[in-house]
Amino acid sequence: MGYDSDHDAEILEHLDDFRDIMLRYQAAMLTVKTKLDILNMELSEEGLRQNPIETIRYRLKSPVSIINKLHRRGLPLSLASMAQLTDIAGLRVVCSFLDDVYDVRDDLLRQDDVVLLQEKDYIKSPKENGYRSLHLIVRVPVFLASQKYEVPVEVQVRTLAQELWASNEHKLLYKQDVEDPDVRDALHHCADALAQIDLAMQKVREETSFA
Ligand code: 0O2
Repeated sequence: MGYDSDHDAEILEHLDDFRDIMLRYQAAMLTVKTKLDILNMELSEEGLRQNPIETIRYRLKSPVSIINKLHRRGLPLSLASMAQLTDIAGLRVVCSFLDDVYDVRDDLLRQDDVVLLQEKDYIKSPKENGYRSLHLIVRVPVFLASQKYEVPVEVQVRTLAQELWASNEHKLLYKQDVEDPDVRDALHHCADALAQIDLAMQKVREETSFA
């Protein structure tokens, strides 16, 4: 294959642009993470609700996952198409109790630089397979050396019990083409049982002094 310096220069320019865009997503993700850490710290110091957040995990979508998702959506492979994906920066917030999920949501959205773009409540309306979680797409400002950007971030908020289910289901079935109906039924049963446990734990909490 011949050496094509124009072509190479074009690819390098795209790589530079890609890196710049990913930096914005990373900054937005860390911005939301810091907001959640501060909320958790404040609430624990006040001793009002103890730590409502058990864990916060975060990740940037890998280039391969971005490409696969663009293919799945029938979008061309371009930086412009990437802007249509709202989950390149993602956080997963795991809370102790059901109420905490909605308190974290409300506390985050109360901040005037956080704009809610989309909300899917799979706790109130679980997915057909039993999946439960609260999904928010928020937009936050990011300040880099030369410019301010508004960047979308996906925040999934769920209870420990919902996390247990989603994590195991992800290992067993999620995104698999061939599914064993018995496994699917068993998982659905587990999802319902865990939802009952969440309700029971919430009730116990309401009966204690920490409610
Ligand atoms: P990953 O690796 O976690 O990032 P889309 O985002 O296009 O796939 P949609 O409808 O816009 O679909 O998103 P939705 O329904 O809000 O859910 C997207 C994310 O929620 C998934 O991201 C998973 O993290 C999680 N999720 C949704 N449904 C399930 C489920 O049935 N089981 C489990 N375990 N997780 C689920 P990704 O990008 O698919 O994967």
